[in-house]
Amino acid sequence: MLEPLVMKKVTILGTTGSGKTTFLEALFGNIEKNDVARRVFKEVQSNLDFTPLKYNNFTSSTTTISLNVVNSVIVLTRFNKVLIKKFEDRETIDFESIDSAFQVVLSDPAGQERFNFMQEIALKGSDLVIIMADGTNISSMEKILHYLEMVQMEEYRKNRQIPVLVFINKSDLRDRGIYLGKDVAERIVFSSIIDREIVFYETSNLDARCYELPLTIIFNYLAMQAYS
Ligand SMILES: Nc1nc2c(ncn2[C@@H]2O[C@H](COP(=O)(O)OP(=O)(O)O)[C@@H](O)[C@H]2O)c(=O)[nH]1
Ligand SMILES: [Mg+2]
Repeated sequence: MLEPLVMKKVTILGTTGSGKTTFLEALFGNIEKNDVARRVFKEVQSNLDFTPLKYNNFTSSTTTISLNVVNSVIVLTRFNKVLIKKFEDRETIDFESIDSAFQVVLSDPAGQERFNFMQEIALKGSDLVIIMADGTNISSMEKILHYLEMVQMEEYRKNRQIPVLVFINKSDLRDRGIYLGKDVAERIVFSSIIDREIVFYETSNLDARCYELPLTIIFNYLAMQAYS
């Protein structure tokens, strides 16, 4: 009865190695990975092609482009609680007993500098942006500013606000003394000219429960939007 469901686009931005893909896997299990490598033929240097890695086992690839997509998630809310279901399991959802339901598409574009264009493309039309930083790496945290600027550009383009969550990841490494924490990230961001409310969360993919609070808040917000 609720089909077709309202669709929300979520994009995850962050430097390589910050834990974006691990985050998606921690939350949603196996995800569709699209890794593409550029193949250089030794014999004919000019002959290049891009081949999906999953169809090919060659080892001499030079460049890898990656875009992971989770496109089969249904987010349900009931009394402000959030439930995440796989799209395949939608028959088991009792739509009478829930307050709202929408489908979510998540994109996780490659974070390497030379693939910035992929992040720009993925960001377009997003309803929510998750910025993930490696909390043990200062340059990964400095990059948060860059992503916030990208979001701001998209907001101007679409003339609407895009909610942003910032995850300072790998908090499990605090014991080892190498986790810098959200204070450092806050200092970087709030000393800049970025003018928006941002909540930072300290997260670890070793314990997916840390995402419960931020996702409950943000998905309830998206649900509210979808039904207003
Ligand atoms: N200690 C720790 N390692 C993590 C965490 N999240 C990811 N990693 C590790 O960091 C590396 C990069 O993670 P990945 O998800 O591939 O990063 P991506 O490039 O942002 O997709 C991998 O070796 C992960 O196992 C975390 O929360 N804690
Ligand atoms: Mg990745």
